[in-house]
Amino acid sequence: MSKWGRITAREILDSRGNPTVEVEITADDGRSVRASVPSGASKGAHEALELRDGESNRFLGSGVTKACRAINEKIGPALKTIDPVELPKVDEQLIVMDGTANKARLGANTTLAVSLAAAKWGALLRGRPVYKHLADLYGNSRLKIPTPMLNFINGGRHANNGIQIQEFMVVPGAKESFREALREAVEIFQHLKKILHDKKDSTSVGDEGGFAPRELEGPLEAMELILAAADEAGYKNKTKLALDLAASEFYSERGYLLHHERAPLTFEEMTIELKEWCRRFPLVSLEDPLSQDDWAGWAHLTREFRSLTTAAGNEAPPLLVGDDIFVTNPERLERGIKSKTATAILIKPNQIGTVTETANVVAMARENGYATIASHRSGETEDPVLAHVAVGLGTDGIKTGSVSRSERLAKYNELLRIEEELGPGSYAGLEALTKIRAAVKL
Ligand code: 2PG
Ligand code: MG
Repeated sequence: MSKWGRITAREILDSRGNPTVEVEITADDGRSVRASVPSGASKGAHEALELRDGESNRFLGSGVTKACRAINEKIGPALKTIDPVELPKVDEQLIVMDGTANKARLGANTTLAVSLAAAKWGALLRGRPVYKHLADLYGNSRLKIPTPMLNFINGGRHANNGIQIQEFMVVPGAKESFREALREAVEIFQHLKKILHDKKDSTSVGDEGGFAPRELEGPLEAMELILAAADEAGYKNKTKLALDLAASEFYSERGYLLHHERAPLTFEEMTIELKEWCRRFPLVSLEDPLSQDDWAGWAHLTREFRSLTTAAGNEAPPLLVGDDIFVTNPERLERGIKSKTATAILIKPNQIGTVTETANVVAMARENGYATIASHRSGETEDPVLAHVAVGLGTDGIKTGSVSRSERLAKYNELLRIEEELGPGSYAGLEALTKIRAAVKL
């Protein structure tokens, strides 16, 4: 008898009100699981593709009825002979049915929704939490809560406030537990809100729940305000910062338009400017400091950061995190390893399309000394599954937005629950990230 229940896909809505795919598996005895997939705004050009309905006026062409139909009519029936506990086999079937290098036929939104639902169903059949099921499947013996990076000021494609840099993140310094790290972040967030309010700037939030102020002079002021909030909250010199520049979004043939009022910068000039920022601010991580196909620039920047003397209290250069350049893709990561590009990789399951392929990229990164950071997308759902993927695959960090908007908190709250299960001492913390930064061979 098949161990699967009924597999049903439906169209639901993400945090931006765009349609997305949800898969539900239900047994006759009423047991059921549900999983849904997120969607990005600043998508890398080399990401796996999403299947959207296109043509029709329905949802301005962004409907996912074709994806749901593919699951209900083709994928569901094709999985019935595979043991759902064996997720790598389920994913293999999805990869074969798609048959393309970038999920162009079925769509990564289609395959990932099924893969995540199968992960949850397999865990349920084994009577284990999803993160433990994944840890068993992919050989992760180190169950730790990753260090969070929380996006407190939104710019770029996530807010229409004219700030070029997409994410200004806080990395809590608390060591004892994830719960304390999250408290630190929340207290800073509330102080930041008051600072913006007192400046008569906007306290509205952007797509990832960080503030989207309109009156900032530039990126330096954004970092200064976050540090002022950390000081006022009582975390002076403890809290660190991280950035996602999402530089592909302000790159053109003319160069990097980092500042509206100045001429575009070359990659050498970007490197000089970012090194200067790292001397002034306690930055522990720079994501996408350069554009997705600027391999020469990335190699230069990675090399230049080797000799960086950083801001006080920063004992190693920041992690250089590849998102759009790697797109959670083994071939692109391999090119990065060979060309000594970046020192960390952002891990977004929907950039590649199945849990198993995601796990393989995490393993490859780890084997080659790269730090790994699990990531949400700017269009999210209330599914907390990213917390399980991060713990289950053993990523070093996690970024899943700010501490407002429930689709972001769904993941942080799930990490609180997982930490309770794992018990004291299970929080990796900033120190672990610092150690990786020190160990990463540039
Ligand atoms: C990023 C992500 C998530 P998006 O660039 O890292 O923060 O944004 O989902 O819009 O690609
Ligand atoms: Mg990014």
